[in-house]
Amino acid sequence: MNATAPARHVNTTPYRSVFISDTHLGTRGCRAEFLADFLKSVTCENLFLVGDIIDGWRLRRSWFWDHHHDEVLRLVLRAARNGTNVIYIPGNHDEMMRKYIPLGVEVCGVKMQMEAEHTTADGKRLLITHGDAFDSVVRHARILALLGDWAYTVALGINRYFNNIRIKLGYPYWSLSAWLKLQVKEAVKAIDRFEGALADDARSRGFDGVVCGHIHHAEMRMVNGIMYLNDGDWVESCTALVEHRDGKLELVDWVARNKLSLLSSGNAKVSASKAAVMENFATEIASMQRAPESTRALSAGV
Ligand SMILES: [Mn+2]
Repeated sequence: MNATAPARHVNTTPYRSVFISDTHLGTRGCRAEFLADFLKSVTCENLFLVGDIIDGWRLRRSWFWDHHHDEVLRLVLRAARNGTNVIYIPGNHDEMMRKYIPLGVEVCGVKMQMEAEHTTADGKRLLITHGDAFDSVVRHARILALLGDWAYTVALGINRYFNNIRIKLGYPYWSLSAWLKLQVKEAVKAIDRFEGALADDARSRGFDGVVCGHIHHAEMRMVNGIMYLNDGDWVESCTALVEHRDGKLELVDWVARNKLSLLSSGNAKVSASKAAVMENFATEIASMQRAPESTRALSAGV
């Protein structure tokens, strides 16, 4: 274990609901180790998987899968088996779920839905949707996520050398900083449009709030009188939205809370093939189907 390895949790936090999205399992970017640790630290009545959960199935994408990815999948399936109401709303990176698994069916206790409704303990009606339907308003939003402080500093350093060369060659100075600032400004505007579009949609359908993901930007605020709740991601940040027993909603920043470092590369470097993952998955499902009747009755009753 390296210095940033998360601590093991003895006690779990009982939430009413947990919302996660944009985990991008199957890609190198997924912080599966942190995600598994988060999932082990909670129990909940409802687990909403708000899209872009499994990525990398399409051939053009590179595939990465290690034992942490396995563990995440197993934890979700076990939660379902143990009575958690697990709802999977596919996003644009796992849209094959929309195509090949008819929405409305239940797979291993996980309900597949295009979107979901949830009423909090204090009576607020929430619409739950991945958010990619509003893509047209958000084309530039990811630039903001890509431009962390660190990247910005490095880029400005490179820009100095670049401009020294330009000046030597007789070209005028070109400001990368100004260009980046403009990009960030555009990105902020795009996020505003995304938030506004989702809030408007939720309001027109009579909801009090909307839970979404997609833009990898966790947020909880009122937008035009509607609660806009974005549960973030497990690639660029490690965030989840949780509902406490009394209905209070909270964003959990797993990295900040546990003082972890996102720069650590993790331990595992070996990726399992898709075939091996499918085989593993099939074994897990088979073992669930062999579970005694009483176990299934328990999960069906909750
Ligand atoms: Mn997405």
